[in-house]
Amino acid sequence: VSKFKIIESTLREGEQFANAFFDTAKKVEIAKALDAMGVDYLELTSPAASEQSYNDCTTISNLGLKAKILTHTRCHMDDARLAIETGVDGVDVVIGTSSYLREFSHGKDMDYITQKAVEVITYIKSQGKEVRFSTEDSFRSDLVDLLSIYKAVDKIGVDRVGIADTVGCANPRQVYELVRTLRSVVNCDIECHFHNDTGCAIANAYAALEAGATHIDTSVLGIGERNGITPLGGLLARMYTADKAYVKNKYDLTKIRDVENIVADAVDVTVPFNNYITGYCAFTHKAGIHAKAILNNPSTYEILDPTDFNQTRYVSIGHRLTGWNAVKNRIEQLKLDLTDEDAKQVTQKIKELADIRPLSLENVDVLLRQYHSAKESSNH
Ligand code: HCA
Ligand code: CU
Repeated sequence: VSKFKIIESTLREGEQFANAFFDTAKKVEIAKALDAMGVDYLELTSPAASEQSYNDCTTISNLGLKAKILTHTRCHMDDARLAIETGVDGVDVVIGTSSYLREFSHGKDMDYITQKAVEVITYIKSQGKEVRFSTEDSFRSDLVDLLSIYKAVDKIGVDRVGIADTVGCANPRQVYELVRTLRSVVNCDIECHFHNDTGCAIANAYAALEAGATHIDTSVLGIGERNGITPLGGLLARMYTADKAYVKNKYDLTKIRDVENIVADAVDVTVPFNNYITGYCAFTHKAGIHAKAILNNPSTYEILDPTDFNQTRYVSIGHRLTGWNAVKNRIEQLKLDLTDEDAKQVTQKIKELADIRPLSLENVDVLLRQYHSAKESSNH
């Protein structure tokens, strides 16, 4: 599972997010920020989409980034030629194979699709570029159809085949089984793309990697069509937990917040309160029992070390679940001269007040200072 590559698709799938509009300068800013984090690939909107999209592929291909630049096109010769013209390093080609898409979208049969795929892939390879072939809506496609087309393109030297859960219907067990099966049929790399309609996009990515996938598509904050795809931050959190050394070494995790802020700002959303790593409460500990253990050893209740992500831990103390160890820690931070007995007493006071209304940290500090000065004056 540890060796995996990220195909960062904020500038392709992310452009399909309801609020997304990226001008060239914004695309360049996002591309550079993602490159600085160390993502392996950047996937860009098809040059066939619009004139600006074409120009942006050229511009970003010429930035000299470390990440490989891909564009994403339909399985058409015209699109493939445009893609090559822009100077990208590779092309992610996709075509729909489910009965839904064959009937209601492009209306082509499997023989036609296979023949087109072979033609397009052969052309892109002849231009010395990397090529991936993926089937849209893979989980609602016929397994025999899928495996036979993947086998055919593997034979002619495609670099990767892709599986796409276009509608977000797959669960981790189904993903594991499909990728496992595919792994035994092709020799090339396997890329996976998961939509998040039922909240499985990160788990599905992980299951895919466990089954032998090599590349995962992500976008910053998961933005994309409908409610989006596997989020970059969430995937990094998952993979960090699986192999901390590898992930820390390969990606600059301290940059995740900046990248998310750039994108959130560009598409006019806020980072969700419960976001992986950067949500405002992602490292906030509240219950007295948790707070005590966290203060002794953070690993007790933290699987992610906030410092690895340039984040800070917060122990919340102004509430009815608080405990005296956490209050004592705050007393020490404020350098107030109070005993354990005092901390216990003032904790009772905090609980009494917090039963009536929420307390801010400032409210708690005032209480602690009042308690301290009352004690001082009674001592003199
Ligand atoms: C879409 C296309 C796609 C492509 C995925 C891929 C999907 O429907 O917008 O290239 O593997 O989800 O199927 O994003
Ligand atoms: Cu998609």
